[in-house]
Amino acid sequence: MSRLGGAVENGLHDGLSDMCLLEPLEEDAFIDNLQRRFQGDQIYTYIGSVVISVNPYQSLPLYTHEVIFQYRSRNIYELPPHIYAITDDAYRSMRDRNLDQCVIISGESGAGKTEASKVIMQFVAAVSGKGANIDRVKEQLLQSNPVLEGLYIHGVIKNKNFNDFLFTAFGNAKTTRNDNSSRFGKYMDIEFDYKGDPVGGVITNYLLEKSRVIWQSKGERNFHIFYQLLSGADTSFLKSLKLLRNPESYAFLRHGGCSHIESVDDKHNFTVIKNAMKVIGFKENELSLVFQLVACVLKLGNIHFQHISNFDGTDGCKLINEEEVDEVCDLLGCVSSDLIDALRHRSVRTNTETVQMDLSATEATYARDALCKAIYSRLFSWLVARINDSIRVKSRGKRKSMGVLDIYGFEIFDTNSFEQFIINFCNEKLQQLFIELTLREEQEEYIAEGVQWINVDYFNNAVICDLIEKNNQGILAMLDEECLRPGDTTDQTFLQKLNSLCCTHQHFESRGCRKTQSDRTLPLDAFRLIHYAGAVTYKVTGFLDKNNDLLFRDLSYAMFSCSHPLLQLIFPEGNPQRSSLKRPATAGSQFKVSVNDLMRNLKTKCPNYIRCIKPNDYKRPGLFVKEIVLHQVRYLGLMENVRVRRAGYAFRQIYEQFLYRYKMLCSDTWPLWHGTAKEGVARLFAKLGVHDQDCAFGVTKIFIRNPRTLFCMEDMRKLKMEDLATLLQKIWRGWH
Ligand code: AD9
Ligand code: MG
Repeated sequence: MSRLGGAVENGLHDGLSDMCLLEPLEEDAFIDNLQRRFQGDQIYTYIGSVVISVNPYQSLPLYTHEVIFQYRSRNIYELPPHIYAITDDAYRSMRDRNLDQCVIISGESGAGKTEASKVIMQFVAAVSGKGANIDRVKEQLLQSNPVLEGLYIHGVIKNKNFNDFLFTAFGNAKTTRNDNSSRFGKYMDIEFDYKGDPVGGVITNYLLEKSRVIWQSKGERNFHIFYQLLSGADTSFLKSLKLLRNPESYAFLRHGGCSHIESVDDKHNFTVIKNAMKVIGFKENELSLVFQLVACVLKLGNIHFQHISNFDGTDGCKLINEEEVDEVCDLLGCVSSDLIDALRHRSVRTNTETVQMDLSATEATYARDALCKAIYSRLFSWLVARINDSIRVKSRGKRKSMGVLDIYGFEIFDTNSFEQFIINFCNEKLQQLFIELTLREEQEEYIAEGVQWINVDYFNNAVICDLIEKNNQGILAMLDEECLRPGDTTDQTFLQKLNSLCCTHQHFESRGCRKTQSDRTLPLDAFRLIHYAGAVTYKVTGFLDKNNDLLFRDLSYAMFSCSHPLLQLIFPEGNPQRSSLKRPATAGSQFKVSVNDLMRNLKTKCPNYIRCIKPNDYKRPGLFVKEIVLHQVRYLGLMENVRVRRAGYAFRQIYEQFLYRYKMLCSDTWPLWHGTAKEGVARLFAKLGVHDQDCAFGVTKIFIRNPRTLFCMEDMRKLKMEDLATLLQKIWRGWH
């Protein structure tokens, strides 16, 4: 692996293009280098083969057809860093060497992950084969984007103005950080035949932020699809869904106070989304079924309950707007009294009988919200499954694959809750994978090259992963225990449990532990984890509830008994025939299982990494705020990345290429060397006085420990080139 061409040729002036060559390796220098490059419109920088991408918030001429073809089939370090370079490298390794690949994209909200994933897809679509069948597959793969994420892939290439994107869809929403924020994690495996042509794919989704369905913060919106449907559907369709055109008519769309986004054409995007769904293979009646459920969520949100006192003094509630429920039931194909019953009561089974308990108005509202979240998130999962049905490989034969993971990066907010805990756990696992795979790759290369392995100092975060996920003892297991334990369990009893079991762990802190000075500054309802990327304080409020993620059984029954075919599919547990007392897995343990599946899958592939960084909080082009970048550099663990990457030797290159570049520095090797390239490099190093401990001679490559050695040689080379140029000029003048 050469890190030279890009790193040196393309400019020490514009900043180093590979952070592995940074000397000394310090945070300030790291940030300065990023800034220098950013200001020269060089948004990409390497850490070895990891790409750091700084969001330019403007359209740069980096994604044209010419650029794609420039990067096609070129060595990764020949040209300035680019996502195309690693994608090309990955694609060729997959096609020619049969090595399955994956690209792991991380970074905080608005940093450019989804854009990066589309740049990869665009490149693969451009460089792989052509033909009617292949084009159909490509179109289907590309069209899954607007449906799930809401961005039209061709926008990357055709649209000069990134604000003009055709926003759409089910999984994205406007947040204060990003007008088109993906509110779910996504892994897409693209599968190829032996020639390297795409034949299909499989998508896995993670953790849709379903709380958004019922509530949004100021300045944010619900999922795009709600607004698109209301403004884009023709009047008769809207009428058939019993919807009103104005989003303000719906409680679930009013919280954020911004149902319209400047520069986004919801109406037009509704047409785009419908077309995309048709290209993927949705039938007309399936579209209606999907939009009926979307409509029901909005309408259910408008149902209100009023407190009543029962005869026996207990609380109960009644529905205020029954006509809304009637309309919902028309759409879903069920009897109003059944749905109303399910919303107002809860059945509790004892050993001998089932008793119906009245819900208070607050409890009924809670049940209604849980139902809306369940309908929408299950619809989303069904959409993913349906898309998978269309894009899944139908042909037989051996296949190769390239996976793309676009998932939330490490999150740290002023208040961190269960969601951040889960996301950060996922990032710990990804870091663990990074360490494992990078070190494995390094180690394998050292062994292949016959170079002695040197132990390096880096932080192995396995200990934190264990603290969270260890069977029976990890934080997730204890949370499950508190959720399942009968009796009065609360978020506080969960915290007490953590305190009694985790206090001795060096990565756990809590006020109850009184281990360190910083313990005492913690709030009483929080614990702190020292993650690989830094410390995060989690408030336990809501942990049990979110982990339980319960939908009252009455509502599942009510949904299953509707004649709407989709509802029966997405609420299978409501089938009385199938009904069992077994409790569904908690949100935490489901996530643990899916993350571990993902890790297992990624481990079978060669990893490639893109780390995205947001340079400012205002979505403004050209503005690089050091503190904001520094925060992300820390939370992405980038310094740690360099340390792991530089494990031992910062630089290595094939002897032939290395000698070709530097042979002019030694009279014995210049202009012609008659021995082997390896001997030539040895002679060169002997002449230059490079010490044995600073380099290692592998079978095919030279390894250099300290980047300074390389810079020295590069300076000498530059001087030599200038001398040579002067000499040539003299000769030229002499002739004329
Ligand atoms: V979130 O976690 O889904 O909220 P992402 O996915 O990290 O977030 P996204 O890719 O959506 O961020 O990028 C946010 C916005 O930054 C885009 O809508 C573009 O306006 C802008 N962006 C991102 N990458 C690029 C780029 N390479 N060139 C130009 C970009 N603009
Ligand atoms: Mg995104």
